[in-house]
Amino acid sequence: MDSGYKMMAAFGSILGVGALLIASVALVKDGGGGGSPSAETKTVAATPAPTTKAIDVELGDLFIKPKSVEVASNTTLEVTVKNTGQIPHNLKLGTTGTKLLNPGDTEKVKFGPLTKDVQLLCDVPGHAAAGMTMDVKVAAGSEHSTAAPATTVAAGPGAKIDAAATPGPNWKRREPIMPSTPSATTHRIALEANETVVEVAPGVTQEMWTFNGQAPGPVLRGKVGDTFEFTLTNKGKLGHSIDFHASKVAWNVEMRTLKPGESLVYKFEAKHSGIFMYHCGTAPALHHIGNGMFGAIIIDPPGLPAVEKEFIFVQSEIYTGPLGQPGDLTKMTNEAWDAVVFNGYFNQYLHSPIRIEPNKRYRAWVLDAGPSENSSFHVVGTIFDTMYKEGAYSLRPSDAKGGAQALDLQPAQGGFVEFSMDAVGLYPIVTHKFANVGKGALGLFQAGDVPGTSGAAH
Ligand SMILES: [Cu+2]
Repeated sequence: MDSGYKMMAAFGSILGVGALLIASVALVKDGGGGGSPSAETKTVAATPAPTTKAIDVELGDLFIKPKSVEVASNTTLEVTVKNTGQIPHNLKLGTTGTKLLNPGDTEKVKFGPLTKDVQLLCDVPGHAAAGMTMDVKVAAGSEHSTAAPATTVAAGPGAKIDAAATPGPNWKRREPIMPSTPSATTHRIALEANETVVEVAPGVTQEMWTFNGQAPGPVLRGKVGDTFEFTLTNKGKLGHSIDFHASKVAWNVEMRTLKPGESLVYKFEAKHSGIFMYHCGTAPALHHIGNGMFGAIIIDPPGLPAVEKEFIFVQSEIYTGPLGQPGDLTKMTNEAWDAVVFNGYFNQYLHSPIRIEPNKRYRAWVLDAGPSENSSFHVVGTIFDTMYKEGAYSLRPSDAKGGAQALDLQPAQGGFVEFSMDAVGLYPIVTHKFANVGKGALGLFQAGDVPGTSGAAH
């Protein structure tokens, strides 16, 4: 399992990869994000008589009305909370507050007596950061604070990824081998949206938001003219949805958000070829995509030649929350990723190199799922003689002997490259945006039997 690591160390002297890896490890360890500002406590000159104030509060889809309220010191706030949105919400002050309210539900709840400014919020992951907060300002009888309102949105610095750690004995890589194209012309596929705790790096678990329990979601494949009929069921506790970039359908119909327990049928004819992204588009979409709800669907270009084997690499970022918790939306908003990974796991194919053979032709499909970082897909030691991106070939073998070195993709773009290896050996898989190589975007092809490696998985 660490054979790849040893070999990379050897290669590092040639490539500088090792040094970069180490430098980036230091970055990952030091740059893990700051905690939230601590709550400002205020001194109250004299405590006024206790009083109560009754208000109505509306929980909408990613807003709270009113946005703020002012009360006298020592007030107990009696709140009638109604969820007028389409997905579940709550209203909380720490652990106090309403239960998770389904759309249309109402609950009465008390906060206080309050003697200092506080912030109420919906603690469904992502909702407070998206705007579901409400400031309660305590006015008379107290000094006014100049500090920003305390926030409980940021989940803290998040789980740290140790780039030198290796996976445990039960770890299994996600197979990068592309399924072949089904001959059927109608594809009826069940998809489940859920929240699932998965490992994203050695020892680092996160509650990813998933299609069929995996992030990225399953790889799907068909041909131009095929009909896809997806039944999406929301088995999670949050609202979720799906948006296939391979389809031409109405956003407000097929891509609508499903409440927990709901299902929809999303049917389309594949009219264009390419490798397309699919993803959850429920607000905040940055959080749902940044937390794993994406995948690739491939519609073969007509006449796609046969190759020895096809691979799929979906590149994405990881923005860690605390262990076992969802990713940190604040980091996502700031594009401050902890890792960039292929197929959902830090240095996945460094831990388990991909076995190929010299002098055979391979195709690697690549999708940049983002949500925010680009990809410059490169395989060290080979040259691509075929490149296809966003529905068109930019290079095919010809007498001109053109070669390509990197497939450049922005978020939600995809393509493929074809290549062969001329010699037995190891060939690193990277995004040539090299800052990300030390942050998890590193793998290996192993061509043939390489002395010193303990047999890469086929
Ligand atoms: Cu979602």
